[in-house]
Amino acid sequence: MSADYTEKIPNNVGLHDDRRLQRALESWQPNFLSWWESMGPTLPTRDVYLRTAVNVGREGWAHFGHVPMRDYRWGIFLAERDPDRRIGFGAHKGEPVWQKVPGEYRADLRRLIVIQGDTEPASVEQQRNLGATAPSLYDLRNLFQVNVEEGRHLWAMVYLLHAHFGREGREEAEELLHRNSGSEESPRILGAFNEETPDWLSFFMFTYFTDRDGKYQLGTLKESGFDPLSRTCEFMLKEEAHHMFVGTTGIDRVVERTARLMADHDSDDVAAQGAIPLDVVQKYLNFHYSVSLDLFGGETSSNVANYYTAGLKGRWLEGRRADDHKLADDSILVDALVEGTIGQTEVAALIGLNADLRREYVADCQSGVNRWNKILAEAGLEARLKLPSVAFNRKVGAFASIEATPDGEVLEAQEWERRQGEWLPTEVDKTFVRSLMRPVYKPGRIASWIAPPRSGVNGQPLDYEYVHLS
Ligand code: BYC
Repeated sequence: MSADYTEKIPNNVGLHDDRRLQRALESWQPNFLSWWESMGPTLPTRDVYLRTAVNVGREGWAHFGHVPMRDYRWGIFLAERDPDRRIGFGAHKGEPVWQKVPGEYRADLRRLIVIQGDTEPASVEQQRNLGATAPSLYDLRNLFQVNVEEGRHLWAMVYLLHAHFGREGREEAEELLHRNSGSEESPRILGAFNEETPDWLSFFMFTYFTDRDGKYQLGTLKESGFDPLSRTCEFMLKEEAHHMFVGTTGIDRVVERTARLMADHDSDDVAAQGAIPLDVVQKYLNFHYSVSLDLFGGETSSNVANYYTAGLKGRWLEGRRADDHKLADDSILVDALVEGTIGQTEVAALIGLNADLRREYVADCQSGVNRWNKILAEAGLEARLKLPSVAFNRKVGAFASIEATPDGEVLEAQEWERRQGEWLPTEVDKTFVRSLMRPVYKPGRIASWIAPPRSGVNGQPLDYEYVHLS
């Protein structure tokens, strides 16, 4: 299962045995590289200490070394095939998984793969200017690691489109490079991927909350009856873990620094010390959490019911659910607007599956908040962070038509307009955060607004030259 790095496109899918596919992907490759040059990281670098996937096995799957970013070997890797794997849910439960796309599900599968694929380059575009203001070389390296792996995840989806969807797939692969984050004419498909990531607090919030949606969506696609999709997602999840580590520990370190200064100066006003006040951290959290909730689609959705019944998209940890994995007669409670207030309603389990997945996600997000609150408690502080209500600042689903406070109190539109700056970052907050974003590129040094990491990358010391600037 190790990758063949002698190939122009490193892969473990036997690309050289399929000349047509190989040629098609080799003709997409220069377009990818010119997209990377024009829409990828803007900071000029000589090389970066990067992890490159070399094997999909349990041990020793990655190689670390300094690489000029343009020469990063973006490849195609599928997790090992289980020849006995069977579809685990829906109408085809128990049948052997598909190695080819079933005709009747072609359009739906293509849509799921395109939506997934669209998010990957979008995040690279959103993060492209962050290299100019990294708080340390360690963080700069982590940013670039995330970026190259999002690029590889794009390759993963483009491989599926080229290998299994013919001309339409090749056209979709081109479109993935033409849509751009925030573009007026051809924006990215999902809302959160058209938002800006203009500073490093946003970056850590994005990698915590938005990448975590990625974890859950990939987890459901890993259950897919379409085996190549399942195997590619399984491997992507391995890389994804690092992206979430970047978010979790990034916010840990912001909170740690703020908490230390609050405790030392016995004051909430840490701005004077060049750190980020906790209420600003809370506002950023409110924003990124609420736009990430939108990524789960509506609480009730006939799309998701169809995907499940068809065997295309399962539930989080489908194999561990103790039910019939068909759900035709089951029901589920989902968040809903009940007579103008935020409540719950019972719906058929199949149409409530977006809400089922979102519930798992929310519990996972809460674990991050708990760990940041532990940092605050250990500093002897009473202040706490919290997740806002599911109805807060929503553009998709049951609460898109109302406005609510983070505590879940429904507001008139006018009052929301007047008061939203209490809960979402204002221009003043954003300008302040941006004013702290100055690059710190001396090995071992760190910006004032964030605590140092607990350890370096791959056993290297903190003062290692993770990035050589050009
Ligand atoms: N923005 O039936 P509904 C990641 C559309 S992140 C704009 O409730 P469904 C990553 C929807 O398309 C993971 N539009 O939706 C993270 C539908 O349109 P149509 C990405 C939206 O289909 C960080 C209509 O509204 N992967 O990997 O049940 C860095 C009605 O919606 C939005 C996936 O999402 C939105 N937020 O669920 C890098 C997995 N939400 O059909 C990477 C693949 C919904 O009426 N996608 N709409 O024209 C899916 O599973 C589903 O399509 C969704 C939506 C969960 C996205």
